[in-house]
Amino acid sequence: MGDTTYRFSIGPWNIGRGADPFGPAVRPQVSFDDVLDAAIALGFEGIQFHDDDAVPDLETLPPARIMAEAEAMKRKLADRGLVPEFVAPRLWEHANGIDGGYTSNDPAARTWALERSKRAVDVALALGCELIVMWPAREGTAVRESKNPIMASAQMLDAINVILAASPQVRIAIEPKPNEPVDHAFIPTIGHALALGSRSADPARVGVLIESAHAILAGLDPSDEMGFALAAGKLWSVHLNDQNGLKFDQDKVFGAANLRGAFNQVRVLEQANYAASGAFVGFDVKAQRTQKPEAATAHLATSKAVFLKLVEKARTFPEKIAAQCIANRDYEALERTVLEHLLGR
Ligand code: GLO
Ligand code: MG
Repeated sequence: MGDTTYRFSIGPWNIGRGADPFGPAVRPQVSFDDVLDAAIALGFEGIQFHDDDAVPDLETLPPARIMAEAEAMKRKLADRGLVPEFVAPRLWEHANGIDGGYTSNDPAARTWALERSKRAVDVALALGCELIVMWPAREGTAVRESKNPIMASAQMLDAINVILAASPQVRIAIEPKPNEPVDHAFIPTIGHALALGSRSADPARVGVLIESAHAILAGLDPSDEMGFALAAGKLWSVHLNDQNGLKFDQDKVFGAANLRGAFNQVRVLEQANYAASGAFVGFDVKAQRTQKPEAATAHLATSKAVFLKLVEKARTFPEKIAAQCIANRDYEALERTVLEHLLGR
């Protein structure tokens, strides 16, 4: 067995203001420094960044200033004993990305998206981080006939190659999601992401980040998605959370909707000795809108606590009894063994 200690990470967007599509923010903005303090207090070592979390206003700054700010951020993290986990080019909030970035129907927007992605690589390297997360948020359609999926797949592949060419050091973790904010996303599942990566200029540098809710929204089991990526050595990060069926992306506390599903995600990470890979466990969770400001990080603490309890459950799972049930093809007995183990009998 290698190292069995997990490393945890969060992004600043995980300490949100409680806004939703039907109402404005209900909590004050938490400053970036306060996010870092919260990370330390909650025992999270890694910080996940959008490119403009690391360097605000990077669209308007000259390259030298972008580098200087990223280097200042690197020092800020190091002073606090924190490390950057990844940088994601945030194409989906900028006006140029209104119709998507890499797959926009506007050629000027496509050029912008590639240039912005190269800036994100610069920011990542200046931060001392080599992982780029690609969440293709608006790379898809609301009106299916508005884009050509053959062309879009080629454009996504080109974008991967542009990022890989920007530096021989960077690796890309694609974070697929089937819908929201678009109706139908291109590259909606882990299978698509890995297939695309295998066709890239350097497949060894393309892997995936699996978010539990994104798998559920695609009608798939997150632990099987993780198993598929782990079997290929491609699971480079996770966004654990939960999702109550096919709705909007809820970003619920890990295990809050389906504790058994959460257990199976932890179990497959344990089976693959994910902790020893050094990859982070992130929680892409949102505080409920009703939460008071002083308690608006409880969702992160709970997710981590549930994760650690489930690690214990995975490590104490009655493997021998389960193996006997399987050998006897007595899956009802296996079902009961699992349920009783989870119930703590
Ligand atoms: C939204 C995504 C989002 C990404 C983040 C990093 O559904 O999960 O939170 O994980 O922007 O790219
Ligand atoms: Mg996510």
